[in-house]
Amino acid sequence: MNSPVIQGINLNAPSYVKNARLIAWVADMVALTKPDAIYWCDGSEQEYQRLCQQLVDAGTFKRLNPAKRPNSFLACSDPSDVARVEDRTYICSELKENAGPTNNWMAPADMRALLQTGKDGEKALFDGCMKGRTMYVVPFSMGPLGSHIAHIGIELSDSPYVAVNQRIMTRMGKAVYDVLGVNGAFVPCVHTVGAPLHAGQADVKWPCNKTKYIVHYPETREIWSYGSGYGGNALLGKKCFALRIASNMGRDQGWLAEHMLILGVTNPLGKKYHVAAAFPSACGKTNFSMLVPPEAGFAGWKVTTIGDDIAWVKPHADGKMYAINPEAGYFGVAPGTNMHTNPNCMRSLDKNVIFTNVALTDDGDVWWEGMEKDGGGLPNHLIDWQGKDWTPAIAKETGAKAAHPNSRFTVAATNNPALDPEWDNPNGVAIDAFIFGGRRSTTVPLVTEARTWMEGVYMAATMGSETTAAAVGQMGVVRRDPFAMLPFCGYNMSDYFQHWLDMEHKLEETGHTLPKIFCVNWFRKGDDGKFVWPGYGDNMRVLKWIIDRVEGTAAGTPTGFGIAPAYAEINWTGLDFSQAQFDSVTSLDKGAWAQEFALHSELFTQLAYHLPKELVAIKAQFEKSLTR
Ligand code: SAT
Ligand code: MN
Repeated sequence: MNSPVIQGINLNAPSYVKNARLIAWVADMVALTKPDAIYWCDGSEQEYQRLCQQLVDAGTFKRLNPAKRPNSFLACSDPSDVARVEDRTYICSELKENAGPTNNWMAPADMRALLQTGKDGEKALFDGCMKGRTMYVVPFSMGPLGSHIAHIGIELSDSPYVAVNQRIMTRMGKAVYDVLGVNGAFVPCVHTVGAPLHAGQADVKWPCNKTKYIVHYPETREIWSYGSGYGGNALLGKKCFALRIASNMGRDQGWLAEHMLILGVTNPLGKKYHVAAAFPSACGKTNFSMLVPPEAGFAGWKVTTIGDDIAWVKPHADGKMYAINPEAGYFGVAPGTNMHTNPNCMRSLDKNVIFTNVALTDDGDVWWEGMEKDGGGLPNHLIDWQGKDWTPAIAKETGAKAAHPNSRFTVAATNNPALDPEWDNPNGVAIDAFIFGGRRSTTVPLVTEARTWMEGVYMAATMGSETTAAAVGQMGVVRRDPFAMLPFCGYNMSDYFQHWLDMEHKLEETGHTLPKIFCVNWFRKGDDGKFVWPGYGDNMRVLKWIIDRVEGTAAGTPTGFGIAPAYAEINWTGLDFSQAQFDSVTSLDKGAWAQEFALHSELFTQLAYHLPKELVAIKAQFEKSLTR
């Protein structure tokens, strides 16, 4: 392959890069962003070690004590760059209606002027944005390499933090180019921290820019991200590609890209089921996907992880829907994770981890809120995520958190002791049930099963959840979060509902069986303000009832909001949970539901354009049975 010289930089594409469109695009991006150098990532272990050491030398990474946490690092971000920025995230479809009322929109031509071409004498944001930095070319596959469900992306980034995180989070490296070949398609992803370095200027530990743009062009399947180095804003394979762009691909091609974990559950007879479950960010998807069943009453039951955040689901010729996890690692929330809430996760974090925004212990290990419950109590002293001294006394006085509430670990799926043997199967796993769950302290019952696909779509579409630290903004306010996809659906939400509804007819016509749909809520609170349901491993009790419904061995009871378990249908062995407690997490309160339907109406008013009529009809039915 030829290696043109652009503004003094030799592209130097390795000989195994044979895709002409890719090489031309990289050349264009070099011309636009003007990096000092270009580096083609091969995904090797040596490269990972080299880049991590480079990040240590630059002060971005701190190497943790190898005796405590081998081959692991801590990065602390700029305090302004700690979560997804939903108000800076754009879906730039040609028509505003196609982005819909729940997405920020700008006309593609205007956005391109702002980012790429400049206008009225204003310099474009990407023009020269990589000056003084190296452009990393990061090839990645979302999904097992070569899987018919997988897709390829190439991220150009001036952040080595992104390159090393992408190596854990995706199948990243040389082999991607073999799959891509000469003419293969890829999603181009351009990322910059937006902090060009001028000659002689010293770099900061976490470069970023106050101005941020996370931009998607759904028609041309492109991603442009400016100004943030953090998580979903910067690791473009994740929410940007695997959800916002992939949801567009799925709509056009007849499949689903969902904000769902995927787990396998095996009963004592060895029969295995697969469940995909949607919850908003920071509502326990990672915990649920790594669940350890209670010892008492669940001998022989086993839960295994296929994915913890994203599922791509496609109908298959055998009549079932198959799901893959497009990712290869977990970017999970650290605080609250401990040996009680998620022992498999704690074991996954023993080695080879990148931590972001947790606290540093005096012996060079990491700490976060929730770890005190593992027997050690509170540490006497820490360096908090902002580099300040932390002591229990300071915490008590100021309320300062040692770890940021949205602090994260990046770890390979292969570190997980509960990893499902099929997790990397290019054909995916056959899904038996979909679960949808929000974080609701009132109103929504512990578990209920939709009687029809359409009812299930209604339940998912009207889901509400209290906001978490995963996105910048106020925490704890209930907002509608349809399908847990509010920040991630890359097109008009009502068209997305229609796509889900259409699945039923399309699949039935082709002789497919549809998975059952369930709605859960682990988060109901009592009058004392405390969670009533124990959650975590005890969620197995609900999961087992769901499996019993799939098998047809639990009768269930019809309620105004789907089919619910009778108290006696849940396996209570080893848990002291009274009928009264059960009633308090399953009760359907007429007054609360009247208010809830008012919020559903508000949502439907907002989404009126293209809102499927079937959903309005289902609402009337539910309203009748729940409020009269
Ligand atoms: O920041 S991420 O989008 O990667 C994590 C999340 O919000 O779920
Ligand atoms: Mn998520």
